[in-house]
Amino acid sequence: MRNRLEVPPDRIAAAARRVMGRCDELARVTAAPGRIERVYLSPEHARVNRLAAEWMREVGMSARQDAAGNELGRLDPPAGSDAPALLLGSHLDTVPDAGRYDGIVGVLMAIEVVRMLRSVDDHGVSTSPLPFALEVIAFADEEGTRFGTALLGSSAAAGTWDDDWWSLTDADGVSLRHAFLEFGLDPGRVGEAARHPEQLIGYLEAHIEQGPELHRRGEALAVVSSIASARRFQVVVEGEARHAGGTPYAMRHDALLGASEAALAVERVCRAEHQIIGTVGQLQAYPGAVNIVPGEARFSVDLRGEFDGYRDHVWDTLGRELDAIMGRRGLRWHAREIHNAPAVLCAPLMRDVVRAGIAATDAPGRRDPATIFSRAGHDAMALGAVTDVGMLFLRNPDGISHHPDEAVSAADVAAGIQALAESVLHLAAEPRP
Ligand code: HGY
Ligand code: MN
Ligand code: MN
Repeated sequence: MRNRLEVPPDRIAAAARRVMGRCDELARVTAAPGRIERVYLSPEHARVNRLAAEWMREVGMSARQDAAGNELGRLDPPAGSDAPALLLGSHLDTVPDAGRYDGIVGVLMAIEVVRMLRSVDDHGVSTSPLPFALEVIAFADEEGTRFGTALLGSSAAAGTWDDDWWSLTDADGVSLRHAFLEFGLDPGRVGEAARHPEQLIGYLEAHIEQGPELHRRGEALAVVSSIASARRFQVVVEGEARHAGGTPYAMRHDALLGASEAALAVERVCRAEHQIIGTVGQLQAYPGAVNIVPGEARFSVDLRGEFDGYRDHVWDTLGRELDAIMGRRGLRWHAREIHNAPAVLCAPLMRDVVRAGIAATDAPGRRDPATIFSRAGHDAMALGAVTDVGMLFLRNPDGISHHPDEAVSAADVAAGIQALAESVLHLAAEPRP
């Protein structure tokens, strides 16, 4: 078995061009013409799964949609179809008005790695030349855009699906259960998507950094050390709707002003804490008329940190701040947690093989690759419950992401494909228990 990638640079460059072209093709599969939006269990989800399956089969993999709507390609080794697998992949769903590389580029790079590593016999049949199967998984709902709770597809694959999620509803009041049925999935069989530790060698994900560190360092690739612990809340502030003209300030209990002070408190408390970053991404006033003092306001809180304890301490501090703000204004508030993901460490062996993979390229910074803590969440967080996980970061200029200007260069994608393939070969060279 070879332990170095023997693929000429022009083929790697061609693979990168194919990835960039397919990112553009997938960007055209959207629910909102003029911007990119693709959510769980939507017609767009079904269409990109079909495209991913086509591209998986193109490199000799079998392809199937699992019981949670993830698209899964597999290439068996000569040892046969019950060999454990190394999972490569990322997600194909997006946030509203998204960029075209977040998640997407990782799925397409994984398919190119399989194309480079596979063995093809005289009959054109592809197999994995490694001591394990290669699988590519396109997760169906990393962002949580439709139902608010993230990592649904990868949680199903990790066997950590929570049946409380069935009653989650989208903006139109459609429940997750109903959306499953409409998509052609059986809620009662979601457990069949679960992978088991003995079936897996590990999970490796390539992803854009979604931050400015690699751009600042002038480097193309980085090893990920750990992935942010995250908590998300929906907060409701209750006041009293009143006439906008006839109600003096002394008589007002304006829920929107309470929520606005709370949003500023999130920034103030998190800036003071340094370790934690907090964002209010959604804020609505009800009943939402120009001439009514808002009687109710709802806003989201997204907290991230390297350590769960810091994150939880900041949430406790924010609770006291919100008590004081709402008390002063004669308002009431309550919060519902909609997402909680503990910090996940990337496995030491996976960090080592990713570092070795980067060093095998001629990318800038390869001799001493950066090791970065990911403030963005990823499917690898969910997979960490069932197998060793590792991540490879690609530079995305300016770090802008969750925005149409999100970018990555073909040269960095080529270096990333090479590094990911080399990482797989280094993992294959590791003695197996
Ligand atoms: O929100 C995140 O961190 C990820 O992009 N879903
Ligand atoms: Mn994202
Ligand atoms: Mn992502």
